[in-house]
Amino acid sequence: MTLALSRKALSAIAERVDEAQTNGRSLTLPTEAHEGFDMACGYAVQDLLRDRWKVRGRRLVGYKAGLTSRAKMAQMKVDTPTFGFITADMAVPDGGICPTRLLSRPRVEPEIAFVLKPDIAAALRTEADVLAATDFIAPAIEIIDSRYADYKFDLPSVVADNSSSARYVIGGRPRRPAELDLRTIGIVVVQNGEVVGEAASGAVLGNPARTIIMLSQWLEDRGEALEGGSLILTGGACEAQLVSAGDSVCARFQDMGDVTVRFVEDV
Ligand code: OOG
Ligand code: MG
Repeated sequence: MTLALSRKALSAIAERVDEAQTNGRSLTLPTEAHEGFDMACGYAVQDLLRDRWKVRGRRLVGYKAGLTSRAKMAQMKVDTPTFGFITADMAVPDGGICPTRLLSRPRVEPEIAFVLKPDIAAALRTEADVLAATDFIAPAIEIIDSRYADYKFDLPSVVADNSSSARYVIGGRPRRPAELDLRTIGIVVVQNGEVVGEAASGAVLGNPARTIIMLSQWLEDRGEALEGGSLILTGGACEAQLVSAGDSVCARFQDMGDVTVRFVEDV
């Protein structure tokens, strides 16, 4: 496939994104800086970013999907889900602290995480396929961090920024998906004692398992396959909330337990 930008130009953008993500700095939108920067360019930058991380020994553990709920699409004013990669070193332990010093403008959102079994079918096309391939699901808080001012971006630009990925917290009680109705799990987000977000799990594509079907299809279309053992964040079920140092956040998931994280400036 021919890309609108040269490999050299895309590598230079990936280097800038990497620097901004590592040091919590802001970026200008690639779509404003580069004529013709489209979704294919966005994912090409993301791939180059992934290569840079691998060289530095950052271990890929799975994927995140973004903008899979209407609440998130409306909040971000875009209408198509996106994907990104997640690494082991982005994890914050449940009940732990997340330093904000190297983040630009962190926000939290509640998500259902899936962990796949080691051996899975090559393609997951139905909800039954996903359930059969899932080892367990667990409640999560994704800490996103757009490197674009005020989270104002378009789809190719957010894709280049690895779909705003920054940190994640997996907690609560791991559950077998067959034990729950994945469409109707109640979720409440509490920030400093105030309820700031509410949703049902079905806010994500009717059933967050559908995120895995979309991800499997997307990978297949790019000639890749979903790997067994992957951790997948299925997307925020309600609007994301800005957080700053001093805040504590607890996401409570019906029948799945709580996930908590506290934000500090530095450790
Ligand atoms: C894009 C990432 C969205 C989600 O769960 O919808 C995302 C953003 O809102 O900055 O992670
Ligand atoms: Mg998210």
